[in-house]
Amino acid sequence: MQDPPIARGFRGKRPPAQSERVPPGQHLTGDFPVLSAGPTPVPDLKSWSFALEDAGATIARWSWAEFGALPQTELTADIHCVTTWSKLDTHWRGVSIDTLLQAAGLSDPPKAFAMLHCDGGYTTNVPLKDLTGGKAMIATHYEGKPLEPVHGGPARLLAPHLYFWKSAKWVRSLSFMERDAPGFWESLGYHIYGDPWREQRYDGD
Ligand SMILES: Nc1nc2c(c(=O)[nH]1)N[C@H]1C(S)=C(S)[C@@H](COP(=O)(O)O)O[C@H]1N2
Ligand SMILES: [Mo]
Repeated sequence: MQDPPIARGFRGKRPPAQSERVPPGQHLTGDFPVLSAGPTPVPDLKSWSFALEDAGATIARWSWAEFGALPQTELTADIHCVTTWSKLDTHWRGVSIDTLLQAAGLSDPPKAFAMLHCDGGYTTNVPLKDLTGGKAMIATHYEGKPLEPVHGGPARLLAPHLYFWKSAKWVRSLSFMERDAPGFWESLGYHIYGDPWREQRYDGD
């Protein structure tokens, strides 16, 4: 049999196969499940703001209009929920945490850890090094459309390299913390950090 005219494997490095992009214990889903610990808050863009806080003081605060005027970032990412679904190539737009720190005049984050605070009272903790360097954003758009309220609209954290419970929906502020401290799910037995590739689902994993 003759060789094909163009040899296989001539397109350079293959992108990883889908199966290599799914962390242990996860399976792929095509749809976008909704997971919320409470009711979906009614968005009110007139009163909405996002704030950076340190030691009880507000360092910076943006209204919805001010937030939308900040430089925008787009990110395509795979997301992984601790309930075992993963979704590949989700596409988001928003403002990166790097941009927010810069806009607040912070060349370096003042503390090593952050707590995200949401409408409805949900909280989650994330180390600053997992929020900077292009790794995370406050997302306002999903697949080219304003983020739906059930998925966190008007704005949610997106930190896709951690289990999706870290991607706080309806987020309103980020407060800096000297030491790591558990948020809502972390206080209820979930892992303090939540790396899907190390299967850090529960405290002690
Ligand atoms: N404010 C808030 N953010 C939240 C949650 C929540 O209950 N409240 N659930 C978390 C969990 S457990 C997951 S898996 C994702 C789900 O996001 P989705 O509903 O857009 O899929 O949001 C996370 N962020
Ligand atoms: Mo979740």
